[in-house]
Amino acid sequence: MNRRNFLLGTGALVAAGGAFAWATSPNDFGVDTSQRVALKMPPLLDTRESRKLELTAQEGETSFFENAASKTIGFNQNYLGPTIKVKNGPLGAKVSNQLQTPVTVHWHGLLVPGEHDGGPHLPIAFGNNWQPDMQIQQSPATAFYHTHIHGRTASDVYAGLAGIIHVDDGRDDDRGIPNSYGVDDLTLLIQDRRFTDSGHLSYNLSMMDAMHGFTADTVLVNGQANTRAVVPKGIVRLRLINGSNARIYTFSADDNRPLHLIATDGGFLQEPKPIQELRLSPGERAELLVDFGNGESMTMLSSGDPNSGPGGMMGRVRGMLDLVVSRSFVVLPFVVDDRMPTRFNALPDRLNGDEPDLEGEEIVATRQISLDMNTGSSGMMGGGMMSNMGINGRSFDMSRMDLGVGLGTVEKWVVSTSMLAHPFHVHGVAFQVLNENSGEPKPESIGWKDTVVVDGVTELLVKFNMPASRDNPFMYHCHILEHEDRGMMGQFTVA
Ligand SMILES: [Cu+2]
Repeated sequence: MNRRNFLLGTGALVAAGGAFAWATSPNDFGVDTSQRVALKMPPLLDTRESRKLELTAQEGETSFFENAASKTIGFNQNYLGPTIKVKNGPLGAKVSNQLQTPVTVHWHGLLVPGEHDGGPHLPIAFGNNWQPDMQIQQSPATAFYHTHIHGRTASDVYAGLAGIIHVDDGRDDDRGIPNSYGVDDLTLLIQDRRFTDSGHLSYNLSMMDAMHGFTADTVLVNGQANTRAVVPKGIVRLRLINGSNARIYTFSADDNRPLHLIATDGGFLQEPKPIQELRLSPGERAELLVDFGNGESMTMLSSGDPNSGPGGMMGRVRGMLDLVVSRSFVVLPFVVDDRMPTRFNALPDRLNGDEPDLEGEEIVATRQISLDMNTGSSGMMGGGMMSNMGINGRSFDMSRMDLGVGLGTVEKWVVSTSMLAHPFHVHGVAFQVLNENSGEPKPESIGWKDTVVVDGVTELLVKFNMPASRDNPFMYHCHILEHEDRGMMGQFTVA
């Protein structure tokens, strides 16, 4: 633990002296990569031939730091779940629950009907299983899966009930992009976690945490602390998934090399888009190509969470360290090994992704959706004196249907916030971001999306292609999990 504090301390000097002109080499940022272990990918569960998927929610123990085993939960393992590779066509899933408490599996980013969506109306009790017979029909993308029981999503995802999905069409070689899992195609599930001084995983939610969302000072990648990624000398694909409860990252390379954005939530863009930084909120995914052809190491950094500025941090245990974290911190160092096989040396010109163009379609309704930090009511949630959060003045109620929309129609949703930035996620749809605070969407908000940061007013065009009944409606909610659990969520039917 002392080592980590030291690293953050070094970062402080750089941040203070350099005023956001980041360190020019990893060493300036205090990263000694020889002290880090090689990053592992989650196990790969390839369903493309079998068309079968079995997941079991189970208890386990995980030692994130030496001699400190924490109680965790996972799918098919102790913490987190496998990376599931799927292709279009049938997929017979069976999800079993060996935990004493109910779980669901929400396929975040798969376009499936409400009865297969795994929302809070589809709990699996201890000893039971759920067998959705799904049809996958969508563009290749990186998706996410996690439990979604109302009121305990935050604590259960934090303890490990989450994993990644690759929707694959077998054509990445034709696109000219890396696709060797764990070699030149890295899946990076980014989560921040708190640990006690003895190195045990901790989720003790203060009133302040509940308000701002639970952020922490230790970054885990695929459930591992203090790792380095070893990559070939060439083009490397990074699939970034923000699996944190609340932290919004803004990633950049410490040497300012361009990051080439190739995909957002719903799949590929038309062409690679060079960017200097990538903002990613909980539930969002993005894919980058990074050129390691010069053989130089690079450290991926993030600047601080916009919701956890110095004011919001003061009440926290690590006070001053958190101030440092709110400026910048190391996410993952990359080290080049030129003995590894290099398959791609150049960026593709075109990706020919299926980009949205809903502007020409008839808009059948315009809805105002306001994400409210205080609905004034004090419901059944365990927040003590704290008021519930909500949408349009109402806290989530499983028994109340908030909206009904028409199957196959397009609506404009005007989503607004008045306090903090909130990642807004809609189940069962892909949407197009029309504008953000009246301006052009940021690069990470282009393409088909299902989650977008709203900090002010964001206008979306949403197309409803999947049905959802009153018994199994779709959710729309803030993906800061502490906000969602406190009621910043609504539900809708599509028919
Ligand atoms: Cu929120």
